[in-house]
Amino acid sequence: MVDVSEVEWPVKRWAREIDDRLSAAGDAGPLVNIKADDRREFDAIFLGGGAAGRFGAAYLRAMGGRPLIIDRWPFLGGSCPHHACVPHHVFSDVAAQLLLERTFSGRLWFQDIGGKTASIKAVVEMFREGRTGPHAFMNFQSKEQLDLEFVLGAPARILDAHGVAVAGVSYRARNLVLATGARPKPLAIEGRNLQGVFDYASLVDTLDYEPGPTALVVGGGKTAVEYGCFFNATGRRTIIASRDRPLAMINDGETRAFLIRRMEEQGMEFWPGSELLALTGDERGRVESALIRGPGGEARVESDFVFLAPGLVPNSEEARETLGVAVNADGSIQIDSRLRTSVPDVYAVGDSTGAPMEMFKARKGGMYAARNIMGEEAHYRLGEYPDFMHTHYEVCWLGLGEEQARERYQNVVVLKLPPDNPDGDAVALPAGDRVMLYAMMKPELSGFQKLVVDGDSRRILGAFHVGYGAKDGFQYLAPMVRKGLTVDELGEMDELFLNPSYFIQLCRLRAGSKVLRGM
Ligand code: FAD
Ligand code: COM
Repeated sequence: MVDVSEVEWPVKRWAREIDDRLSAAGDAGPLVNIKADDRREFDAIFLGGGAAGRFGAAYLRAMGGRPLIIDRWPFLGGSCPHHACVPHHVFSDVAAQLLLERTFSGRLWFQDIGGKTASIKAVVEMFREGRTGPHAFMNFQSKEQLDLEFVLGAPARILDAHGVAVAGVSYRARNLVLATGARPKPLAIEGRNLQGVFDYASLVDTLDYEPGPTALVVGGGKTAVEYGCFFNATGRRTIIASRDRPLAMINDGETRAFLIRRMEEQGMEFWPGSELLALTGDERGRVESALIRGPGGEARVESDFVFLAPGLVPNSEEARETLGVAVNADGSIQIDSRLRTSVPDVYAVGDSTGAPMEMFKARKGGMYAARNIMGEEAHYRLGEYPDFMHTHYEVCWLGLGEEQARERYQNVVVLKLPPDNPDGDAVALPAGDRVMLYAMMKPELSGFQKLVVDGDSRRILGAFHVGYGAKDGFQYLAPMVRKGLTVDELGEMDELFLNPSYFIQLCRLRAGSKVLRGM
């Protein structure tokens, strides 16, 4: 056990400690930050110090309570900085950058990279070497700025609804908050454990060779497409083999089609309706081929690099077995709107409670659990939320897609860019941040955006944006749309031209007319 309660480590010192612990084979014992002079009982133990546990604990502490976070990793922040959002954003940045470089290869000041392959290994290693920076900051911020107490670096065992044991020591609290996250869904297929078969976690933890010319991605959700675009952008043949239609989560057909077209132009191959049957390895134990059954029969793909992204499973087994908390068929912990499980005094937050598994839900869930534990009656109702993912672009969406809107409303009006040009030629719109070179020289790559409007009430029903930099705007647009934002109100806003979103402009161009027309 290392007692850190009396020390004030700067970020670099934390980084060294975390690095040592992540690379050490031995058991260094937990890092314990508990104030010996505080005699109050803990209001809650947050089992798991990821986004859900950390934000829950911080909110509870801010309200004057006493939380204790327990996590098996030697850092706070959980999956996000270690092998989820942060590497995903690194890889998506690389994909966007390489799209630019491939498009302008040999022109302007761009080097000729025709036929060249970028190293996946080098990008993964860069991330792996840098990731303790964010980890260290999480520990520093949590301890020195948020005044949080924690026990890190050792797995915990649930004792009962009020107790958890770590490295032989038991900790007790008025409440237990399960913030145990989720893990990659295992695929029960022959060859799953061959070298060269990765999921999002093992990729960043273990990749130690340069993948060959073909990347096979299994899955059609966000992670499959995001990582697939990165592999493709490095110059590899990339196959996305999925059971279902890829990008099904984007609820507007035209937006989906735009994205698929752009990815196919980059050489990506989509194999919907496919099932991975088996993986075979070479004499070194590394994967060398995959057998896939698709609509046209069976096909063998030669590849030494397979990325599995069939989804996630909530970490709920221990809570179910030890406490008897009720879980859903997919293993997610059942909660009510106050984040309470079926067991008194036990709450659950974040990915352990199932879809959507997103940061906002994890952090807000933590915050609402804290409010309830501290005596408020606070209901977290998920409702409609803005969403995003990456391809080679950043894609944002909210509300109803055009097809859904037409099913529910008589008079749906669409405002979009680029316009439907009669001769089919690409138009260099929407222009905006980080697509200006495309707009000038390769207009079809400058993005896509669309507002779906109820022409009668003039209310915005849905919004879709493909480009870069609109994500921030969508966070604020979403609650306004929920409250009934109209075309006229959007047209009243002051745009920062040339911004990534033309919605304000498009609305203003139409707002003067009593009868709304599309464009
Ligand atoms: P976690 O962060 O997983 O925390 C759970 C913690 O519990 C872990 O630290 C674990 O060590 C600990 N734990 C579990 N069991 C025990 C035990 N017995 N003892 C001790 N400790 C234990 N969301 C976004 O909003 N934006 C994104 O761009 C985004 N990108 C993503 C990319 C990928 C590849 C993936 C997989 C997910 C992504 N997400 C993204 C989702 C986001 O990462 C999760 O929703 C979020 O991290 C969940 O936080 P959590 O606290 O619920 O779980
Ligand atoms: C962000 C982790 S990477 S947390 O949500 O701030 O804990």
